[in-house]
Amino acid sequence: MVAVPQCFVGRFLFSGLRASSSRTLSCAQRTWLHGRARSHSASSDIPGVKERTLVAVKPDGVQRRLVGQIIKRLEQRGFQLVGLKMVQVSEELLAQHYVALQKKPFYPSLLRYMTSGPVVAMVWEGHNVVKSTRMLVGDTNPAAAAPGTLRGDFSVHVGRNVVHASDSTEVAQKEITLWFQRSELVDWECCDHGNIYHP
Ligand code: IDP
Ligand code: MG
Repeated sequence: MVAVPQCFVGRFLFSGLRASSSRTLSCAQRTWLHGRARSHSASSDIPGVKERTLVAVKPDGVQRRLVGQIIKRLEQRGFQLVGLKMVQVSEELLAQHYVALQKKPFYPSLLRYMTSGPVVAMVWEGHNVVKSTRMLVGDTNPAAAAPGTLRGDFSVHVGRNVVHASDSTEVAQKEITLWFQRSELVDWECCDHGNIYHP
């Protein structure tokens, strides 16, 4: 009888499981498998799929109970939530977040606005997520924001424009680091990748 090495048996079983996975396994099982076979997963074959951006529902959006609708729009587009928390933001964090605006006449009222209540901060992931999310959010001034965008649908005045989104990939990286600890972000494979992305 030929002795079969243990690692070969493991590999054989694993590849058999993988081959039969697409129809018979649950979503959770497929997520586990994708985690094991991450280097062969669809998402890693597509450039930019792991791009991330910071989105924050501002205090007016939270007070007006728009959190669910904003999350819904990002989810239904096909983006993936990898971090989420409600925070009462400090002036120190905002001073760094809005460092480019510190000389603007509206800066003091912007700080009052952003500290007036809790903010729901999120990190979203996906192909071109920074640019796509900015388009979904709409123009800074709601009067110029197209209907169908979040600001175009849910806001009227530039000083109460309900949602923030990073405006470039470089800024997104800085803002994510500012708002989230690495341990607060979750790397996970969504089981519907094959229906969102084409390699
Ligand atoms: P953005 O949020 O679309 O990236 P920024 O120019 O970065 O726009 O401005 C940050 C935030 O500052 C805006 O979302 C808005 O809340 C506030 N803001 C910008 N311009 C004005 C203004 O002219 N008056 C009052 N608030 C403003
Ligand atoms: Mg901005």
